[in-house]
Amino acid sequence: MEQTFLMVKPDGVQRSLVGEIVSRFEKKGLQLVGAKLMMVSKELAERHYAEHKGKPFYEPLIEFITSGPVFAMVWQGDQVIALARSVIGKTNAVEAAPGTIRADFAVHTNFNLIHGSDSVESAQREIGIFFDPAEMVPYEHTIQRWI
Ligand code: RTP
Ligand code: MG
Repeated sequence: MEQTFLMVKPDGVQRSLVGEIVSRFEKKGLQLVGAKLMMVSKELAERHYAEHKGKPFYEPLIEFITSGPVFAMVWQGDQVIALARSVIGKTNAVEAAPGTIRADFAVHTNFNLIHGSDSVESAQREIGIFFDPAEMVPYEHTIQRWI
């Protein structure tokens, strides 16, 4: 069973899209095991986006992600990392397939509403820097036997 780190970015919180976004993952059949509204410190943002350091969009990205509250989440399920990325859609809203979160609600790459881990390694790393194990709630998700 995989886990992934998803985060509604400050634009999604400000646009009141948290419920809409959470709902899409719930309806897909994924299991929510942790969630919190929080501010991202500069230090945490730099750790989270370390792979992008030096790229032209890095500084504005750090400024953006620290500019207001985010809704951080851990989701669980078979192949949850790839499934969540497919629900999210491509980074650039112009290329995102209709029906994905980014195609349906985002206009610009810099304000693309949500982050999703891109591999097992990043998921474990990101969950580790954003969540204390005690903040995650293991429970039997009875819907799993139907999906
Ligand atoms: P994320 O990490 O936020 O889930 O997004 P992603 O995997 O789809 O995209 P990634 O390549 O990891 O880039 C991280 C975030 O940086 C911004 N970005 N801007 N202007 C640009 O060319 C550009 N490229 C990336 C986006 O906000 C992207 O989500
Ligand atoms: Mg990424």
